[in-house]
Amino acid sequence: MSRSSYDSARELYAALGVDTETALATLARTPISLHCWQGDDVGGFERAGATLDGGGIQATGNYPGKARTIAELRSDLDAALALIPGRHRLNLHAIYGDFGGKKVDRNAIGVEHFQSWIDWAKQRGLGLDFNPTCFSHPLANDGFTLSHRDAAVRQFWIEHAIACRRIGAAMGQALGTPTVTNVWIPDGHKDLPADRKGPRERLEQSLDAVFKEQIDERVHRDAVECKLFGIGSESYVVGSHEFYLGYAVTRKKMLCLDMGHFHPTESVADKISSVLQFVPGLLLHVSRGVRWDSDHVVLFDDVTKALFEELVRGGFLPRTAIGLDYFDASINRVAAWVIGTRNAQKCLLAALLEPSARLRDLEAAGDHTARLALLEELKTLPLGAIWEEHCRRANVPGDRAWLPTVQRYEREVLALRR
Ligand code: RNT
Ligand code: ZN
Repeated sequence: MSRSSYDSARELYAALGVDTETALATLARTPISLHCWQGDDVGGFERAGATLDGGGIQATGNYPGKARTIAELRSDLDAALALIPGRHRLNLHAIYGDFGGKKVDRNAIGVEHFQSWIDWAKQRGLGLDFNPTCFSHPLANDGFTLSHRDAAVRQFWIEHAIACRRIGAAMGQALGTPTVTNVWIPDGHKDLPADRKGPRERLEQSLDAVFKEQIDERVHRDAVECKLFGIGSESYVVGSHEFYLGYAVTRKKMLCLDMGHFHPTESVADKISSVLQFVPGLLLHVSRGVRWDSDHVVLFDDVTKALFEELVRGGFLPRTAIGLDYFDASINRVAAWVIGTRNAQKCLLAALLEPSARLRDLEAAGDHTARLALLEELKTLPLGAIWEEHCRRANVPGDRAWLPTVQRYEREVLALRR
């Protein structure tokens, strides 16, 4: 009887002191929060045919078959989830509520508009995460929301964010797993501002108003997302990294690091061990910027691997919520979810298979030559065989086996959406 490729791979890793079973167990219990907005290019369901409007972010491409209704988005999510090993989470934006054809303004949304999502998630054993939507709205058209100079506009967005935290808490309560509600706002200037201070002072006050209500950590956590620049906010973003780092440290909030939100040569991986020394938790928006914050599909690449290596090496997984944030409208959107999520998982698996004890010993002994040699040779170990075993145990198709299912779904479902 021939030995499986898993068995021989397992032995290779064992020789380096790595237990593949432990790695697989950790991988299986680490959820990834799938972003609902990959399914419809950040349109949402406030009105039929809504499209992403402003906010300094952009989905490009017009691949046929985008979800136009809640039912279509759920069907597409089911199709994607069936091809991703493990139990995960769904990350909703406020514009994805079940508004039943009625116009409900952002400051009037309530848990009733998300009850059908809660039921849907419960049936599938998924957790939910949440986001206020501070773009695609007349009161966000001039590029400012929580930091707006007009108190009435600020108040509107404060009410929206408060409503979102309550909805998030209700989701976490109903599903028995804390919802992370992440505040991201587009506020900023295209060209050089005369006043960088005023909007930041107003943002601090608005956020304090948003977070005034204490919510039980067991059902809900707050995160704030920093950014360097966006389309139309190239010169100044109110909620910069320094702003939100300071805010998260002083208010004990989770900090959200989006991989597309920094200068292209900055390493987000390197920030993790610094930030987690001072903030209670981290939310990651795993993404890929190509020359700008372009939100391309996540790859199994060095940058993403480095990110997960840091989470594993630092023992940070329990304090980190892993979410995806990209929106590619130029390829099959279901496949985009599957490819990006599986790649994030593979990066995590690669990190879990690292012989960390041995590497640390070499480093402690000052043997940086052997450290480099080992780090390089790890790259050609049979990670793929361990990954295939993970897919097999989770009852989902392995690599090169899932795409036909998406192609059939495209022919039978997506292609009929015209
Ligand atoms: C925008 C932020 C933010 C959004 C989502 C849709 O630059 O990354 O997280 O992508 O909220
Ligand atoms: Zn993001």
